[in-house]
Amino acid sequence: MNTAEYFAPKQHELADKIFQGKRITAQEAIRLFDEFTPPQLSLLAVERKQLASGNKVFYNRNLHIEPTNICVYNCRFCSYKAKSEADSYLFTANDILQKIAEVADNITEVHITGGVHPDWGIRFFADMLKGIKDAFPTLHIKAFTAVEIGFMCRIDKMSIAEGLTTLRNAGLDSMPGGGAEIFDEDIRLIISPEKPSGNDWLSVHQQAHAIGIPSNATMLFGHVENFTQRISHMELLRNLQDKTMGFNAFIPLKFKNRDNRMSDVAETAVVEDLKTYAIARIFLDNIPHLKAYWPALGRDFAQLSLQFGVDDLDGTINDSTTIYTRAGSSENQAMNTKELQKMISDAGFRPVERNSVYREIN
Ligand code: V47
Ligand code: SF4
Repeated sequence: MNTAEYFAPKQHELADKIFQGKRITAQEAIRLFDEFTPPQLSLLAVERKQLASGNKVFYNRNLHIEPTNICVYNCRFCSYKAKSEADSYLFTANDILQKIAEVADNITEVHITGGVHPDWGIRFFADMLKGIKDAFPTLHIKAFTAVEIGFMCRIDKMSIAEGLTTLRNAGLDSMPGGGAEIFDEDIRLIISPEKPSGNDWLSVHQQAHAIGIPSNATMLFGHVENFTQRISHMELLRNLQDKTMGFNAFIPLKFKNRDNRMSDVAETAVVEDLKTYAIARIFLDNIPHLKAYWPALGRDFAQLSLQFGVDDLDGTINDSTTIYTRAGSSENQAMNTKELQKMISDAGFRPVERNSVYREIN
Protein backbone atom coordinates (compact mmCIF):
# COMPACT_ATOMS: atom_id res chain seq x y z
CA MET A 1 0.00 0.00 0.00
CA ASN A 2 1.30 3.42 -0.92
CA THR A 3 0.51 5.23 2.31
CA ALA A 4 1.37 8.61 0.73
CA GLU A 5 -1.91 8.55 -1.18
CA TYR A 6 -4.12 8.12 1.84
CA PHE A 7 -2.25 9.57 4.79
CA ALA A 8 -0.76 12.96 5.65
CA PRO A 9 3.03 13.03 6.23
CA LYS A 10 2.64 13.18 10.03
CA GLN A 11 0.49 10.01 9.87
CA HIS A 12 2.87 7.91 7.73
CA GLU A 13 4.97 6.37 10.46
CA LEU A 14 1.99 5.14 12.48
CA ALA A 15 0.06 3.96 9.40
CA ASP A 16 3.12 1.97 8.21
CA LYS A 17 3.51 0.40 11.63
CA ILE A 18 -0.12 -0.76 11.54
CA PHE A 19 0.14 -2.07 7.96
CA GLN A 20 3.20 -4.05 9.03
CA GLY A 21 1.13 -5.75 11.75
CA LYS A 22 3.17 -4.25 14.59
CA ARG A 23 1.79 -3.57 18.08
CA ILE A 24 0.83 0.07 18.76
CA THR A 25 1.09 1.88 22.09
CA ALA A 26 -1.75 3.42 24.09
CA GLN A 27 -0.55 6.90 23.09
CA GLU A 28 -0.64 5.90 19.42
CA ALA A 29 -4.17 4.54 19.86
CA ILE A 30 -5.25 7.94 21.24
CA ARG A 31 -3.72 9.54 18.17
CA LEU A 32 -5.91 7.30 16.02
CA PHE A 33 -8.98 8.76 17.74
CA ASP A 34 -7.75 12.35 17.47
CA GLU A 35 -5.95 12.56 14.14
CA PHE A 36 -7.28 9.85 11.79
CA THR A 37 -10.47 10.00 9.73
CA PRO A 38 -13.03 7.16 9.52
CA PRO A 39 -11.99 6.17 5.95
CA GLN A 40 -8.34 6.00 7.07
CA LEU A 41 -9.24 3.88 10.10
CA SER A 42 -11.38 1.63 7.90
CA LEU A 43 -8.39 0.97 5.63
CA LEU A 44 -6.12 0.16 8.56
CA ALA A 45 -8.63 -1.96 10.48
CA VAL A 46 -9.65 -4.06 7.47
CA GLU A 47 -5.97 -4.72 6.77
CA ARG A 48 -5.51 -5.96 10.37
CA LYS A 49 -8.74 -7.99 10.18
CA GLN A 50 -7.41 -9.70 7.02
CA LEU A 51 -4.34 -10.78 9.00
CA ALA A 52 -6.55 -12.38 11.66
CA SER A 53 -9.36 -13.95 9.60
CA GLY A 54 -8.79 -13.22 5.90
CA ASN A 55 -12.00 -12.56 4.01
CA LYS A 56 -14.17 -14.50 6.47
CA VAL A 57 -16.90 -13.09 8.67
CA PHE A 58 -18.24 -15.50 11.28
CA TYR A 59 -21.70 -16.09 12.66
CA ASN A 60 -23.14 -18.80 14.85
CA ARG A 61 -26.52 -20.28 15.62
CA ASN A 62 -27.33 -19.69 19.25
CA LEU A 63 -30.03 -18.95 21.77
CA HIS A 64 -29.68 -16.28 24.46
CA ILE A 65 -31.52 -16.97 27.71
CA GLU A 66 -31.77 -14.56 30.64
CA PRO A 67 -32.95 -16.63 33.63
CA THR A 68 -34.10 -13.60 35.64
CA ASN A 69 -34.23 -9.80 35.54
CA ILE A 70 -33.98 -9.53 39.31
CA CYS A 71 -30.57 -8.12 40.27
CA VAL A 72 -28.81 -7.22 43.50
CA TYR A 73 -26.88 -4.43 41.78
CA ASN A 74 -28.19 -1.09 40.59
CA CYS A 75 -26.02 -0.07 37.65
CA ARG A 76 -27.14 3.36 36.51
CA PHE A 77 -26.91 2.50 32.80
CA CYS A 78 -29.00 -0.65 33.10
CA SER A 79 -32.50 -0.73 31.63
CA TYR A 80 -32.79 -4.39 32.22
CA LYS A 81 -33.28 -5.13 35.87
CA ALA A 82 -36.80 -5.37 37.22
CA LYS A 83 -38.11 -1.94 38.20
CA SER A 84 -40.69 -3.44 40.58
CA GLU A 85 -41.89 -6.82 41.72
CA ALA A 86 -44.62 -6.75 39.09
CA ASP A 87 -42.00 -6.29 36.38
CA SER A 88 -39.81 -9.17 37.56
CA TYR A 89 -39.56 -12.71 36.25
CA LEU A 90 -37.74 -15.94 37.12
CA PHE A 91 -37.35 -18.94 34.83
CA THR A 92 -37.35 -22.37 36.43
CA ALA A 93 -34.90 -25.04 35.28
CA ASN A 94 -37.81 -26.58 33.37
CA ASP A 95 -38.64 -23.29 31.61
CA ILE A 96 -35.04 -23.15 30.44
CA LEU A 97 -35.01 -26.75 29.21
CA GLN A 98 -38.25 -26.12 27.35
CA LYS A 99 -36.91 -22.98 25.66
CA ILE A 100 -33.83 -24.85 24.51
CA ALA A 101 -35.87 -27.85 23.34
CA GLU A 102 -37.92 -25.59 21.03
CA VAL A 103 -34.83 -24.66 18.98
CA ALA A 104 -32.25 -27.33 19.89
CA ASP A 105 -32.09 -28.74 16.35
CA ASN A 106 -31.18 -25.33 14.99
CA ILE A 107 -28.47 -24.16 17.37
CA THR A 108 -24.97 -25.12 18.45
CA GLU A 109 -24.74 -22.87 21.53
CA VAL A 110 -26.82 -21.63 24.42
CA HIS A 111 -25.77 -18.31 25.97
CA ILE A 112 -27.05 -17.78 29.53
CA THR A 113 -26.65 -14.58 31.55
CA GLY A 114 -29.06 -12.39 33.44
CA GLY A 115 -29.55 -10.33 36.57
CA VAL A 116 -27.54 -11.24 39.67
CA HIS A 117 -30.13 -13.00 41.80
CA PRO A 118 -29.74 -12.56 45.59
CA ASP A 119 -30.19 -16.27 46.42
CA TRP A 120 -28.85 -18.29 43.51
CA GLY A 121 -25.37 -19.68 44.14
CA ILE A 122 -22.87 -21.94 42.43
CA ARG A 123 -24.69 -25.15 43.39
CA PHE A 124 -28.00 -23.89 42.00
CA PHE A 125 -26.42 -23.00 38.66
CA ALA A 126 -24.30 -26.18 38.56
CA ASP A 127 -27.55 -28.18 38.78
CA MET A 128 -29.02 -26.07 35.98
CA LEU A 129 -25.97 -26.71 33.78
CA LYS A 130 -26.04 -30.45 34.49
CA GLY A 131 -29.71 -30.57 33.50
CA ILE A 132 -28.94 -28.84 30.20
CA LYS A 133 -25.93 -31.08 29.44
CA ASP A 134 -27.89 -34.24 30.23
CA ALA A 135 -30.70 -33.24 27.89
CA PHE A 136 -28.54 -31.64 25.15
CA PRO A 137 -25.05 -33.14 25.39
CA THR A 138 -23.73 -31.61 22.16
CA LEU A 139 -24.75 -28.02 22.91
CA HIS A 140 -21.94 -25.66 23.94
CA ILE A 141 -22.88 -23.77 27.11
CA LYS A 142 -21.53 -20.23 27.29
CA ALA A 143 -22.76 -18.81 30.55
CA PHE A 144 -22.44 -16.28 33.39
CA THR A 145 -20.50 -13.06 33.53
CA ALA A 146 -17.62 -12.61 35.93
CA VAL A 147 -19.98 -10.47 38.04
CA GLU A 148 -22.57 -13.25 38.31
CA ILE A 149 -19.88 -15.82 39.13
CA GLY A 150 -18.35 -13.59 41.82
CA PHE A 151 -21.72 -13.26 43.54
CA MET A 152 -22.62 -16.96 43.22
CA CYS A 153 -19.33 -17.84 44.94
CA ARG A 154 -20.20 -15.53 47.83
CA ILE A 155 -23.60 -17.21 48.25
CA ASP A 156 -22.05 -20.68 48.50
CA LYS A 157 -18.93 -19.46 50.36
CA MET A 158 -16.56 -20.76 47.71
CA SER A 159 -13.39 -19.21 46.32
CA ILE A 160 -13.57 -18.07 42.69
CA ALA A 161 -11.37 -21.02 41.68
CA GLU A 162 -13.67 -23.50 43.46
CA GLY A 163 -16.78 -21.93 41.97
CA LEU A 164 -15.36 -21.96 38.45
CA THR A 165 -14.20 -25.56 38.78
CA THR A 166 -17.63 -26.65 40.02
CA LEU A 167 -19.34 -24.90 37.10
CA ARG A 168 -16.87 -26.30 34.59
CA ASN A 169 -17.37 -29.83 35.90
CA ALA A 170 -21.14 -29.34 35.63
CA GLY A 171 -20.92 -28.37 31.94
CA LEU A 172 -19.77 -24.75 31.62
CA ASP A 173 -17.82 -24.62 28.34
CA SER A 174 -17.03 -20.90 28.10
CA MET A 175 -17.94 -17.50 29.56
CA PRO A 176 -19.42 -14.42 27.88
CA GLY A 177 -17.75 -11.05 28.24
CA GLY A 178 -20.37 -8.99 30.08
CA GLY A 179 -19.91 -7.00 33.27
CA ALA A 180 -16.59 -5.44 32.25
CA GLU A 181 -18.14 -2.00 31.54
CA ILE A 182 -15.15 0.39 31.83
CA PHE A 183 -12.38 -0.70 34.18
CA ASP A 184 -11.45 2.86 35.24
CA GLU A 185 -12.53 3.07 38.89
CA ASP A 186 -13.63 6.73 38.75
CA ILE A 187 -16.01 5.94 35.88
CA ARG A 188 -17.20 2.76 37.57
CA LEU A 189 -18.11 4.82 40.63
CA ILE A 190 -20.37 6.96 38.45
CA ILE A 191 -22.03 4.31 36.29
CA SER A 192 -22.07 1.19 38.47
CA PRO A 193 -20.89 2.08 41.99
CA GLU A 194 -21.95 -1.21 43.60
CA LYS A 195 -20.43 -3.51 41.05
CA PRO A 196 -17.15 -5.30 41.88
CA SER A 197 -14.00 -3.63 40.57
CA GLY A 198 -12.36 -3.98 37.19
CA ASN A 199 -9.56 -5.94 38.85
CA ASP A 200 -12.11 -8.41 40.20
CA TRP A 201 -13.50 -8.89 36.68
CA LEU A 202 -10.02 -9.47 35.26
CA SER A 203 -9.14 -11.89 38.04
CA VAL A 204 -12.23 -14.07 37.43
CA HIS A 205 -11.33 -14.29 33.72
CA GLN A 206 -7.69 -15.02 34.48
CA GLN A 207 -8.72 -17.88 36.78
CA ALA A 208 -11.22 -19.18 34.22
CA HIS A 209 -8.53 -19.24 31.51
CA ALA A 210 -6.19 -21.06 33.90
CA ILE A 211 -8.59 -24.01 34.16
CA GLY A 212 -9.41 -24.14 30.46
CA ILE A 213 -12.55 -22.00 30.29
CA PRO A 214 -12.16 -19.53 27.41
CA SER A 215 -14.12 -16.29 27.47
CA ASN A 216 -15.00 -13.04 25.75
CA ALA A 217 -14.47 -9.46 26.88
CA THR A 218 -16.75 -6.45 26.47
CA MET A 219 -16.46 -2.69 26.89
CA LEU A 220 -19.49 -0.49 27.53
CA PHE A 221 -18.55 2.75 25.76
CA GLY A 222 -20.05 6.09 24.82
CA HIS A 223 -21.32 7.46 28.15
CA VAL A 224 -19.14 9.49 30.54
CA GLU A 225 -15.75 7.94 29.80
CA ASN A 226 -13.11 9.55 27.59
CA PHE A 227 -10.92 8.07 24.85
CA THR A 228 -8.00 7.55 27.25
CA GLN A 229 -10.21 5.49 29.56
CA ARG A 230 -11.40 3.39 26.61
CA ILE A 231 -7.82 2.67 25.58
CA SER A 232 -6.77 1.92 29.19
CA HIS A 233 -9.61 -0.61 29.36
CA MET A 234 -8.35 -2.29 26.21
CA GLU A 235 -4.77 -2.18 27.45
CA LEU A 236 -5.67 -4.13 30.61
CA LEU A 237 -7.35 -6.74 28.41
CA ARG A 238 -4.37 -6.88 26.06
CA ASN A 239 -1.99 -7.35 29.01
CA LEU A 240 -4.07 -10.20 30.44
CA GLN A 241 -4.39 -11.81 27.01
CA ASP A 242 -0.59 -11.76 26.65
CA LYS A 243 -0.48 -13.96 29.75
CA THR A 244 -3.40 -16.34 29.17
CA MET A 245 -4.51 -16.22 25.50
CA GLY A 246 -7.95 -17.17 26.82
CA PHE A 247 -10.07 -14.45 25.19
CA ASN A 248 -11.77 -15.40 21.93
CA ALA A 249 -13.51 -12.15 21.09
CA PHE A 250 -13.77 -8.50 22.08
CA ILE A 251 -17.23 -6.94 21.97
CA PRO A 252 -17.59 -3.15 22.23
CA LEU A 253 -21.12 -2.39 23.48
CA LYS A 254 -22.46 1.06 22.63
CA PHE A 255 -24.30 2.69 25.54
CA LYS A 256 -28.06 2.97 24.86
CA ASN A 257 -29.86 5.60 26.88
CA ARG A 258 -33.52 4.67 26.94
CA ASP A 259 -35.33 3.84 30.19
CA ASN A 260 -32.38 3.94 32.56
CA ARG A 261 -30.92 6.34 35.11
CA MET A 262 -28.46 7.74 32.57
CA SER A 263 -31.08 8.78 30.03
CA ASP A 264 -29.79 12.35 30.20
CA VAL A 265 -26.47 11.21 28.64
CA ALA A 266 -26.63 11.54 24.85
CA GLU A 267 -25.71 8.50 22.76
CA THR A 268 -22.55 8.73 20.66
CA ALA A 269 -22.62 9.43 16.92
CA VAL A 270 -22.24 6.50 14.54
CA VAL A 271 -18.90 7.82 13.28
CA GLU A 272 -17.44 7.68 16.77
CA ASP A 273 -18.76 4.15 17.22
CA LEU A 274 -17.14 3.00 14.00
CA LYS A 275 -13.83 4.61 14.98
CA THR A 276 -13.99 2.76 18.31
CA TYR A 277 -14.45 -0.58 16.53
CA ALA A 278 -11.56 0.12 14.14
CA ILE A 279 -9.21 1.17 16.94
CA ALA A 280 -10.17 -1.91 18.97
CA ARG A 281 -9.26 -4.10 16.00
CA ILE A 282 -5.88 -2.39 15.62
CA PHE A 283 -4.98 -2.08 19.31
CA LEU A 284 -6.10 -5.53 20.49
CA ASP A 285 -3.66 -7.38 18.28
CA ASN A 286 -3.78 -10.55 20.41
CA ILE A 287 -7.58 -11.05 20.62
CA PRO A 288 -8.44 -12.79 17.36
CA HIS A 289 -12.07 -11.76 16.89
CA LEU A 290 -13.98 -8.48 17.04
CA LYS A 291 -17.70 -8.96 17.46
CA ALA A 292 -20.54 -6.60 16.53
CA TYR A 293 -23.51 -7.85 18.48
CA TRP A 294 -26.17 -7.00 15.92
CA PRO A 295 -29.32 -7.26 18.10
CA ALA A 296 -27.95 -4.34 20.13
CA LEU A 297 -26.46 -2.33 17.29
CA GLY A 298 -29.00 -2.78 14.55
CA ARG A 299 -28.46 -4.63 11.28
CA ASP A 300 -27.38 -1.58 9.26
CA PHE A 301 -24.69 -0.58 11.74
CA ALA A 302 -23.53 -4.19 12.14
CA GLN A 303 -23.13 -4.51 8.37
CA LEU A 304 -21.21 -1.23 8.18
CA SER A 305 -18.96 -2.29 11.06
CA LEU A 306 -17.54 -5.04 8.80
CA GLN A 307 -15.66 -2.22 7.02
CA PHE A 308 -14.10 -1.28 10.39
CA GLY A 309 -12.44 -4.53 11.43
CA VAL A 310 -15.37 -6.62 12.71
CA ASP A 311 -15.21 -10.31 11.78
CA ASP A 312 -18.06 -11.77 13.85
CA LEU A 313 -21.76 -10.98 13.99
CA ASP A 314 -22.74 -13.43 16.76
CA GLY A 315 -25.90 -15.44 16.48
CA THR A 316 -29.05 -15.98 14.54
CA ILE A 317 -31.59 -16.79 17.23
CA ASN A 318 -32.22 -14.43 20.06
CA ASP A 319 -35.48 -15.40 21.44
CA SER A 320 -35.76 -14.00 24.95
CA THR A 321 -33.14 -11.26 25.30
CA THR A 322 -34.53 -7.98 26.59
CA ILE A 323 -31.48 -6.12 27.89
CA TYR A 324 -31.21 -4.13 24.65
CA THR A 325 -34.83 -3.83 23.60
CA ARG A 326 -35.43 -2.17 26.94
CA ALA A 327 -32.50 0.21 26.47
CA GLY A 328 -33.75 1.41 23.09
CA SER A 329 -32.78 -1.09 20.40
CA SER A 330 -35.67 -1.57 17.99
CA GLU A 331 -34.24 -4.67 16.36
CA ASN A 332 -36.30 -7.77 15.86
CA GLN A 333 -34.08 -10.13 17.87
CA ALA A 334 -34.05 -13.04 15.43
CA MET A 335 -32.47 -13.35 12.02
CA ASN A 336 -32.27 -16.55 10.01
CA THR A 337 -29.07 -17.97 8.62
CA LYS A 338 -29.82 -16.92 5.04
CA GLU A 339 -30.43 -13.29 6.05
CA LEU A 340 -27.23 -13.20 8.06
CA GLN A 341 -25.21 -14.76 5.23
CA LYS A 342 -26.61 -12.24 2.75
CA MET A 343 -25.82 -9.35 5.05
CA ILE A 344 -22.18 -10.52 5.15
CA SER A 345 -21.75 -11.30 1.45
CA ASP A 346 -23.40 -8.01 0.40
CA ALA A 347 -20.67 -6.28 2.43
CA GLY A 348 -17.97 -8.08 0.40
CA PHE A 349 -16.99 -10.82 2.84
CA ARG A 350 -17.40 -14.60 3.00
CA PRO A 351 -19.95 -15.77 5.59
CA VAL A 352 -18.67 -18.67 7.68
CA GLU A 353 -20.64 -20.48 10.34
CA ARG A 354 -18.50 -21.11 13.41
CA ASN A 355 -18.86 -23.09 16.59
CA SER A 356 -18.37 -21.41 19.96
CA VAL A 357 -14.58 -21.63 19.81
CA TYR A 358 -14.39 -20.40 16.22
CA ARG A 359 -13.96 -23.73 14.45
CA GLU A 360 -15.62 -23.61 11.05
CA ILE A 361 -18.82 -25.61 10.58
CA ASN A 362 -19.53 -26.73 7.02
O1 V47 B 1 -22.47 -6.17 30.94
C1 V47 B 1 -26.37 -3.14 29.93
C2 V47 B 1 -24.39 -4.16 28.72
C3 V47 B 1 -23.85 -6.35 28.95
C4 V47 B 1 -26.77 -1.45 28.62
O2 V47 B 1 -19.81 -12.48 25.29
C5 V47 B 1 -25.74 -2.20 28.06
O3 V47 B 1 -20.65 -13.16 23.42
C6 V47 B 1 -25.62 -0.75 26.30
O4 V47 B 1 -22.11 -8.78 27.74
N1 V47 B 1 -26.58 0.04 26.80
C7 V47 B 1 -24.41 -7.76 28.83
N2 V47 B 1 -25.17 -1.86 26.90
C8 V47 B 1 -24.38 -8.27 27.39
C9 V47 B 1 -23.06 -8.89 27.03
C10 V47 B 1 -22.92 -9.69 25.77
C11 V47 B 1 -23.81 -9.52 24.73
C12 V47 B 1 -23.64 -10.29 23.57
C13 V47 B 1 -22.63 -11.23 23.46
C14 V47 B 1 -21.75 -11.38 24.52
C15 V47 B 1 -20.67 -12.40 24.42
C16 V47 B 1 -21.88 -10.60 25.68
O5 V47 B 1 -24.80 -5.46 28.38
C17 V47 B 1 -23.65 -5.77 30.31
C18 V47 B 1 -23.58 -4.28 29.99
O6 V47 B 1 -22.26 -3.91 29.69
N3 V47 B 1 -25.51 -3.22 28.90
N4 V47 B 1 -27.16 -2.05 29.77
C19 V47 B 1 -27.19 -0.27 27.94
N5 V47 B 1 -28.13 0.54 28.46
FE1 SF4 C 1 -27.57 -6.07 37.32
FE2 SF4 C 1 -26.10 -6.43 35.12
FE3 SF4 C 1 -28.05 -4.57 35.15
FE4 SF4 C 1 -25.83 -4.16 36.58
S1 SF4 C 1 -25.95 -4.34 34.31
S2 SF4 C 1 -27.97 -3.85 37.31
S3 SF4 C 1 -25.32 -6.24 37.24
S4 SF4 C 1 -28.33 -6.78 35.32
